[in-house]
Amino acid sequence: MRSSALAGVLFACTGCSYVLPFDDDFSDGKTTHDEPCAFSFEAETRFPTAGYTQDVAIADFDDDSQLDLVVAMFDPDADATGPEILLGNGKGEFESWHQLSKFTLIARSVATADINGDKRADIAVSYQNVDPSESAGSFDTELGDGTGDLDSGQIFTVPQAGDIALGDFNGDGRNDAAVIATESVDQVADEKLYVFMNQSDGSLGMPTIYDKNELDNTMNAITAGDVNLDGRMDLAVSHWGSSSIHVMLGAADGPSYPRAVEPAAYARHAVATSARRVPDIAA
Ligand SMILES: [Ca+2]
Ligand SMILES: [Ca+2]
Ligand SMILES: [Ca+2]
Ligand SMILES: [Ca+2]
Repeated sequence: MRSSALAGVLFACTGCSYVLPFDDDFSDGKTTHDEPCAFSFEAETRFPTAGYTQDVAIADFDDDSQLDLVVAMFDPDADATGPEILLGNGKGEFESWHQLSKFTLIARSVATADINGDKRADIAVSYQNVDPSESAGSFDTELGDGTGDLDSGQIFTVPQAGDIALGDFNGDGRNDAAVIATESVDQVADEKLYVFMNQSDGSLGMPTIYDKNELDNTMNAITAGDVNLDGRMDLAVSHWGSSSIHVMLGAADGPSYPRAVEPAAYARHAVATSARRVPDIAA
């Protein structure tokens, strides 16, 4: 992880916070910070899932005030692909609860937010074709019912859907969605950004599609955060093989025309952190 937006990675510890220098790979579980603020994790615990896990998000899906997990998983041998919810017990332990299966497609990414406005956590899942030269894919929503189960939501055809960001981009109180899609044109990847604005009934409308040429770059990863503190969530898009990140500021009619910020050599993934009041972007 590299960035020129930060001098390092910001950590908050009890009684202090500091930036971890990039030359510290914390392979020893500690940082070079010389204050008594060692950074470490407890021993890992592994929890089985129904398939290979591609992405993960956290929310409370059964309204017990304990955080749960949702993973995007697939297992071609078991015809299992889609979101799987693992319910948490508040002690860092999780148990598989609910699985969905969408045959022939690979669940690629998952994100969670309240999409339909009933104050219960919903999810959005992106799917890609097993054959990367195929453009078929989809972007689905599944609606949480407050018990850990999911009801069918909407299905949009989105070619080779990838990374997802959810947030209220226009400040109307309803969460919107953005997903990166990749078509194969003459065997060359052609990325687009699909933005779905929430409608008055809590459903997502048809997408506005941003061509990669509008970003003057490829698209790889996306995340949402209010970087200018105007109450509207903004989008940060990272690129393969490039020295820039694009930020699309939320506006009344959705994300506005993007502008490039902060050179970041060969950005591979974007993460917005709310460790401080104003999110920074690490890539
Ligand atoms: Ca829960
Ligand atoms: Ca909901
Ligand atoms: Ca909105
Ligand atoms: Ca904003």
